[in-house]
Amino acid sequence: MSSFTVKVPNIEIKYTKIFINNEWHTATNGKTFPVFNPSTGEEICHVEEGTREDIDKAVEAAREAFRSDSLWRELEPSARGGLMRKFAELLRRDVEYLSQLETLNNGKTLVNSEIDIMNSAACIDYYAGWADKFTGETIPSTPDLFIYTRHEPVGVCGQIIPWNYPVLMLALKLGPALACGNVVILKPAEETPLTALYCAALIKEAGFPPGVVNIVPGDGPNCGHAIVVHERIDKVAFTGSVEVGKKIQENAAKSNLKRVTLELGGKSPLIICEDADLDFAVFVAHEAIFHNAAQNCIAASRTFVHSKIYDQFINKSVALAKMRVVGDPFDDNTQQGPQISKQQFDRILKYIELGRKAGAKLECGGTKANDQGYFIQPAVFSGVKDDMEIARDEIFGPVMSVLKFDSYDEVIERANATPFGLVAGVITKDLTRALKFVQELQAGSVWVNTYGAMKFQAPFGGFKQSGQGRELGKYGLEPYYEVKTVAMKLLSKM
Ligand code: TXE
Repeated sequence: MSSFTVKVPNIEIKYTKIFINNEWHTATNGKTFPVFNPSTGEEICHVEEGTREDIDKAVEAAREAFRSDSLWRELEPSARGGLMRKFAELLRRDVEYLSQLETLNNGKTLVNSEIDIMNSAACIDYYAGWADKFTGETIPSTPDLFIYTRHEPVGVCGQIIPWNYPVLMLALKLGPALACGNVVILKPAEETPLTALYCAALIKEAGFPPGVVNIVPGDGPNCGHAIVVHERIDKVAFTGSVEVGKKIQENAAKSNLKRVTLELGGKSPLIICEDADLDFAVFVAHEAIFHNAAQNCIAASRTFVHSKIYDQFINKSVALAKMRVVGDPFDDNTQQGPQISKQQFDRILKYIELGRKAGAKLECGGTKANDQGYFIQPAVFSGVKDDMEIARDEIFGPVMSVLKFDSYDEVIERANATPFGLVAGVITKDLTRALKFVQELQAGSVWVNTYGAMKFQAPFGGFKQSGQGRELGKYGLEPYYEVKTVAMKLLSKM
C-alpha cells in the first residue's frame, strides 16, 4: 500500500447553524452532530442538529413566505429570475472558497469541486430563465367557453439531498422550485452540510425574502422523516437510496399525500460493441465508472463487452485503472479522492470480497489505498456473471465489473434484467445497432458513443425503481407547479 499525506488547507468554517427565515438558529433540542473530513477521518466541526421542532419552525417561516400577499408571491416572475441569477453570480464569486469547503467535507478532488460549483451556477441561471416562461395554455372547446390553464406553485417543498454532489444537488433541486415560485425547506445529507449552509448565506445576500429558502441540517430518520410526514409541506423531492425512496413514498402517502419525486440508484449498463474503437471505449468506460470516486447514481457499474474484444478490453482497462492517481484531493494531479465515510468504505470492500468469493477475477486494485482516510484503489473485475452481487447491487464505489456477451439480443435482455433503469450507454459505429439499443434499453437516458452527458436543458430521471418523475430541463419544472384549469362562460348578451 502506497502511503501519502493529505495537506488540508486552513479553511474557515463560517456557518454551522440552522438557516430559517434568513436567520441562524441553534437546534431546539440543543444538540449538534460531528462532521468529518473523509480524507483523514478527522472531525471538522459540529453542526446544529435539526429535528421535528426545527422543521416545524421552518414550515412556519415558509408558509408565511408563501402567503398570497408576501414579498415573494408579489414579485414579478422576471424579478424572481433576477434573484436566482444573483445567487448564481455569488456562487461564481465564491467558487474558490466553496470548492475548498466541498473538497474538505466530501473528499472529491478540488478540480471536480470547482466544476460542480460552476455547474451549479449554470443550473440556477438556466432555471432563472424559466421563471417568466412556463406558460399555461388556452384550450379550444365549445364556442361559449373560454378555457385556459394557469401554472401555480405547489407551495412548501421539502427537498432531501445526498452527499455525493452537495452543492450541485442543492442547485438542481432549488432551480426548478424557485423558478416556479415555490418556497423550500432543504435538508442536506448529514455527511456534507457545510457547503449547503454557506449557500444559505449566499441566498440571503442575493436578496431572497425571509422564509423562501430554509436549510435544516440533520439526519434522515428524524429531520428528513419530519419533512416527509409534515402535514403542511406540499411536496417532497428526494435523491438517495431506493430503500429510503420507498419509505418516503409510503410515508408521504400516509401523511397528507404530498407530491413525491424520487431520484434513486442505478446499476447502469455500458455496452461496448465489437466495432468500437477500443482505446476510446476503454477511456469512456473508465470514466463512466470511476468519476467522482464512483459515487454516482449514473455510474456505469456493469460494463458489457463483446466477446471478440473482451480480453483486449480487460488488458487495457486494467492498465488504465492502475494509472489512476488516488491521493490528496487538494492536489491538482489527483484523479480520485476518498470515499465519503467509513461506512461506505467498509461496504465497498465487502462487495469486493463478495466478488472474489463468487468467482470473478480481481484483475487489479480493490484494496485500501492509504493508511489514513477512506481511499480505495480502483478495482477491475473480469469474468463477472449476471447473478453475482457485484453485478446486481449498487456498490457506489470504484469497482468496474466487466461482463462478456456474444449477441446483441442477448445483451439487451441482460442489460434490462435489473430493477433499476436510470441510464445506459452504448459504444458502436453502427447507426442501426445504436438505434435498436436506444429503442430497447429500459433507462431514463441512453447515451451513444459518450457517457454521462447530463445537461441542464435535458430531462433526467429513472425508469423502474430508479425513480419517479424527471428533473432538469423543461420536464423538471412539472413537479413544481399545479395546473389550474379555468373555464369562463361567455354570456350571450353584452
Ligand atoms: O443514502 P440515504 P446513504 C445510494 C448508494 C449508497 C446508498 C446509501 O447506493 O451506497 O444509497 O447511502 C436522508 N426519511 N445512494 O445512506 O440513506 C439522508 O439523511 C427521510 C444513491 O447516504 O438514502 C440523506 O439526506 N430522509 C444516491 C438522504 O436521505 C432520509 C446518492 C440520502 O440518504 C431518511 C446517495 C428517512 N427515513 C446514496 N433516511 C443517488 N441516487 O445519487 C435517510 N434520509
